[in-house]
Amino acid sequence: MFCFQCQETARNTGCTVAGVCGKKDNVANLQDLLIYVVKGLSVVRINLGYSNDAIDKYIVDALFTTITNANFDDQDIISKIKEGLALRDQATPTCSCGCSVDLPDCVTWKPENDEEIIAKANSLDVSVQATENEDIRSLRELLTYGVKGMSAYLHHAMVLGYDDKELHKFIRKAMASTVDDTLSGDDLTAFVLECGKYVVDTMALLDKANTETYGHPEITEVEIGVRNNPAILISGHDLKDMEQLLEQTKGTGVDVYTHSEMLPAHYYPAFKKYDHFVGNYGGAWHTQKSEFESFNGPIVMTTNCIVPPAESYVDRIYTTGVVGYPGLKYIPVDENGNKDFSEVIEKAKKCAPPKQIETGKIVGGFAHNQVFALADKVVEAVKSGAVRKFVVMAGCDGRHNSRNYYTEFAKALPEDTIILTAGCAKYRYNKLNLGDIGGIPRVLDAGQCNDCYSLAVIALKLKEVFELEDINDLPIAYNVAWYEQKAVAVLLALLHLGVKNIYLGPTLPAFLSPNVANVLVENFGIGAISTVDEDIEKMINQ
Ligand code: FSO
Ligand code: SF4
Repeated sequence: MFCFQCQETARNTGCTVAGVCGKKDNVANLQDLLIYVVKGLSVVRINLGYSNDAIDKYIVDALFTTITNANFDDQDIISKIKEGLALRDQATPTCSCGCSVDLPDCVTWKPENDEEIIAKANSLDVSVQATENEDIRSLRELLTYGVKGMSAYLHHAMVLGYDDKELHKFIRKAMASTVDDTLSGDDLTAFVLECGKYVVDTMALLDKANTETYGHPEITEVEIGVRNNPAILISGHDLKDMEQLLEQTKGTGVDVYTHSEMLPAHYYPAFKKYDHFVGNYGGAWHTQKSEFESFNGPIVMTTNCIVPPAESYVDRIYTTGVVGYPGLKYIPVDENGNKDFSEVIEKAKKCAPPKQIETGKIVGGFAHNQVFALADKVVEAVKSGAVRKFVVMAGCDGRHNSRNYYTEFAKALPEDTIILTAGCAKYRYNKLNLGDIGGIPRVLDAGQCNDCYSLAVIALKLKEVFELEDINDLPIAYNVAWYEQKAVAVLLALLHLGVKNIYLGPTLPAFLSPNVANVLVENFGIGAISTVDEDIEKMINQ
């Protein structure tokens, strides 16, 4: 195996024996093959002009499946590979163009059995390392990871019935470009930058899907203690799962709590009507082992990030959507988009109530609509100098102790600064009680990582209000924490919006070759974080 798609990759170089995330060698190779199949299907759709919504849906699903901490199940990935090959082979014979096109191996390769699938997965053909030139490899992977993140967000929108053909078209074009040896580094760089535009469009579509379906997030105090009822914990990002679980648990005596990236579900008006929707339990994804153990009741993982489960709760953790882990129970979706959580609810009734691990409340719900409602107050605070700077600290949290930097950075920020956040990065500082400035909390949480879109909308609005030419003239600094490929997508979106001088940490991506990293530094001023003191000086005081 060779995988370097996330921030925790071994030695910040690449996982080669097993993933730091727990992904086994065979699963990593099968995921590479799944991406290879996606590339083949993308070429088929482009070169053979074959049109099929099932292929588009499949491509988005497969890309999301390979995101860090989503799917660890080799058998599930083998079935997805076979499904993709079947779609590809149904598409290929319909070609009536005479096919003078020189089709790559990802289109023409046909396995006879599972052994051949496994052998192909283990071959260099499908590995990231198949591309010898390190800059081309870097650009191909940067594009692939951006498209993976974009697909995750598109998947969420599609679940809610929102879609846009142009987004699928770009995904196909981008994935096909990664097997086109005629493309230069400049061509691929153009694709990478174009990806940012489509990520913005995808996040806008998902924002529309979420807000039209569940209302606009509003300021909300979320309980972090527990009640004395049996309960279910729901994690991940899928709001439709959230809705269905809340509906099905109504009147059962079973409470529902959110974990990690599901916390922002509390901010949506549609979910406030459920009395048994109690609060948030625990912190970010990487603290799940001890929190799932002490929660006592069943856990539903709707998307990443799942980590290999401990024995103590293996019989009460359920997966759904693209999430997979061998031996865990899976909740399927029916043809109408419905899921039956009755088994989880029955399980909950037999479990003890959650053990209390903390008490108090956290505040969130500062997505664009809510911030616009406070616009006068915010603008006045900036004009009067009460707020000197906003710092976007959005993104991901992770296991490494180096991420304590973000807690220390938040604590060290001068009191006339406000943190704008989204994603699970917030757990490094959202319980610090950093106070408020004239009633505006110093940590404004817009929501999940996809709600970084809200932060961009807020920035653009401020630019308009202050009549500025350039988004970079706003008093906003960017100190973004990344972990997995959705954060890569968000970074490309920020670059597309013209944001410069983003600090990225805790380390720069291993998949950036020195030359590609230089392009990002020279053209966009992207930089690595250093020490808290130095960074406060550079980001706030200069
Ligand atoms: Fe966090 Fe995981 Fe939302 Fe990521 S839970 S790390 S960027 O998957 O998706 O923020
Ligand atoms: Fe390693 Fe990250 Fe890949 Fe997992 S996803 S194998 S930790 S690089």
